[in-house]
Amino acid sequence: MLPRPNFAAHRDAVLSQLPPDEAVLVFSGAPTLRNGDSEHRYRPDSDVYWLTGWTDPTCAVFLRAGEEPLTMFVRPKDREREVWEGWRPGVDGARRDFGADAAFPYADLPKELPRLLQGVRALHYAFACDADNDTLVMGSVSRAARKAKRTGMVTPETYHHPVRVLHEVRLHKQPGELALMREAARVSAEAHVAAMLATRPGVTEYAIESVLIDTFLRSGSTGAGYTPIVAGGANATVLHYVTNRDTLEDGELLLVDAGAEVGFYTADITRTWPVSGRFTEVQRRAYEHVLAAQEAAIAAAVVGAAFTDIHDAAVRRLTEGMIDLGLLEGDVDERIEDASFKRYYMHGTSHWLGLDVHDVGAYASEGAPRSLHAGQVLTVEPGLYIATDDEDAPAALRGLGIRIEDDILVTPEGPEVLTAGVPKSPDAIEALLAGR
Ligand SMILES: [Mn+2]
Repeated sequence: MLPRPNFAAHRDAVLSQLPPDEAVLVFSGAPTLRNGDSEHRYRPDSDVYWLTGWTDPTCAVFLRAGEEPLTMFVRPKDREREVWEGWRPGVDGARRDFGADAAFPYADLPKELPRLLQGVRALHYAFACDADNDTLVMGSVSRAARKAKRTGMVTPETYHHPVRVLHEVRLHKQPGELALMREAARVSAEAHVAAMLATRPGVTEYAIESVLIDTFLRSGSTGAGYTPIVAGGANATVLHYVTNRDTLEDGELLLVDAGAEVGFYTADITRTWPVSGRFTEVQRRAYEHVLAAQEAAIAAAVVGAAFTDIHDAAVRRLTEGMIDLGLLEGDVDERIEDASFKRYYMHGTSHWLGLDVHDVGAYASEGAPRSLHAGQVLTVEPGLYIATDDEDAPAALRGLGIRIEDDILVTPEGPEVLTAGVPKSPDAIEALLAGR
């Protein structure tokens, strides 16, 4: 049995930050068609799920401090539809099993929301994500305001993006969440090891993808937390390569960026390994620079450090590597200063991780990078990418793409690598591949 996050504790953490005249409103979307009348597998909106544990489509959650903090709007029971689509908890289920103090059919939202907004001065709602929801919210605010003219109640005058409170609380993982993130990390590491063991010249990228997905599903994961990148050779220089249709060749590196989703929490691991089982001399040299950069960046992920310290550490060590490899010339400080390293390292080093692979939470506050706190989880993923047609790069390096990514929990004792279950030193990778 998977551990279950403590959703009531999540709500309490938000309510403790919310003045009594402020409320949070979040929506879970409707199922979407893939084509014909075939739907994508439904995944709930992370805010709705995090607040309630509710996974049935088409739900709205209204949260406000007071006697009855949680109001839910859900799909009602419908015997006929349930034959086709499966069991629904319905309105009674929301109250009985999900902690709703009040629950209504979703269709009642336009009627009930103006009433709920009485006395709410500031509404935390993500405008400009869904036009239908925006129309509904604006219409409700307008009706609430008209009614308030007669009663003298306050109605929404101020709007906050959920990043202000809800996402700030989501950023600090609670124990029940961390248990799931550790399991996602464990399953993902296992899948990367299996993918390494399945690699040999002549195997396709999609065959490696199938090994990843197979390991995810066998382990009870609901699948990949994002589309896996399985990039042989120069495909690894395409940062978001997800075509995964080529055949792996002797002498190439294989870059795999894949993570399992467990209980809706995802891991995010990247490893790069030689298809043949042995790094060439130049591959190993480049790889060791990326690894050293990753280790320097992980070491910077400590309580009180600035979020940007992680990236700065990676950039400094990578730029040294670029000069050593003959990609750049001159002085490290100058190459950082003129940003010429971006030709070979053009992305950020870290993002928050949680229910979403690029999880919610601000990275800066009023222009200044935020400082790290215990309980935050982030990735550290430096890379080095040399385009096949880069005439300025040494020929032996062209078409090389290397990234190494782990998931890090910030703790009072220092950075904890959640994804240590998959080897990353060149020797450890070669030793594993030698056992194929
Ligand atoms: Mn990542």
